Amino acid sequence: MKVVYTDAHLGHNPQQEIAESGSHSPHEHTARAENIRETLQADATMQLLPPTQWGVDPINAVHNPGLNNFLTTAWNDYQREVRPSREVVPDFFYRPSLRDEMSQLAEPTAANARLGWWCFETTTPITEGSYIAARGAVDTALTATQLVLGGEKFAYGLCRPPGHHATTDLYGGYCFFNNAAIAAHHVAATTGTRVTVLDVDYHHGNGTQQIFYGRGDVQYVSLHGDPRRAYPYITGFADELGEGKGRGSNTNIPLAAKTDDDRFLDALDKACEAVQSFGPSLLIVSLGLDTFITDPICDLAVTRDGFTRSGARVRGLGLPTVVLQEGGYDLANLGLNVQAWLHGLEIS
Ligand code: SP5
Ligand code: ZN
Repeated sequence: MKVVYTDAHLGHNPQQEIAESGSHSPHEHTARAENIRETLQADATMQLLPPTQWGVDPINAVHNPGLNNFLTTAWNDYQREVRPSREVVPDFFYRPSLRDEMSQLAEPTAANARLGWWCFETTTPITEGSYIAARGAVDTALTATQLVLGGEKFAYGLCRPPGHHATTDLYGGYCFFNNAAIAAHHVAATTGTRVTVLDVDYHHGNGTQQIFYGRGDVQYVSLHGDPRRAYPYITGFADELGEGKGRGSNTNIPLAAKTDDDRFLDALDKACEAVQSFGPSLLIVSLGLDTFITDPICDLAVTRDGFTRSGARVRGLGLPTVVLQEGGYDLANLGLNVQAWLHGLEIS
């Protein structure tokens, strides 16, 4: 299988994560992607190649162009205007109800205010090279997608930073641009055919859901920890089915704590049935390995064998498939888990 990778991700190099009323070393760090790369590089069935450059148009086709404009200069603006700092995190969040009964506000001009305008939480610091890294992740997703559009049955994009929490207007959840949504829109727009994003990350892909919620040409199907207990808390409920033209093209399957391989595969069966009835021409998998039994921030109980079985189940759909990296935080097992999932897809 072709594996798209770029070392541009190394530019996104946070040293802290502000969460749970404190600060700790980040769960989302450079060694994650390096561990995956090293594992796949040592696998004779995998061929690494670099992404080509796609520019900003595919990003601005999915996101508010203001998000890209902001991220282009955010780190520099903050250094100059607020204070020199290694990484940049908002301390004020724009919430529309602050201006209830008042006119709609235009984007603020102060660097600190703009941070809270474009971001929804505190765990996604901007470092000096974060923008270059985020652009590299988008290029990686689009290059993997192009390989599959060009006739490869499968391709894997080693995207870092991940993408599925980024909405039209907002970054957060370790994500800047929504790599999978940008790839899915690219396929829908250039081929005029239906596309599905199947999201198996532990966390609900609130961004991907929001981006396609009103659209009938891109389906979103997700398995994830029940948002009553799991991040991102405010989306991922089973009654979220899409709106307008998108009615029926959104499927959420929330999972109980400690869900094991057999129960996860049962849920994946249901997800695959939804994919089959939608009838896409191409599948994009948002692959998170944070459903793993020893993931440090999640509470499911999927094993490495469960990942191989998951890949094999997706293979059973018989669709051209682009696999894009999202989460997964047990560093000692991350590369091996990605490899197991991809072997399930390609070899089983
Ligand atoms: C791409 C992706 O997987 N993003 C996940 C972002 C999750 N960030 C917040 C996690 C909150 C975790 N709380 C953990 C409690 C463990 N004791
Ligand atoms: Zn996740």
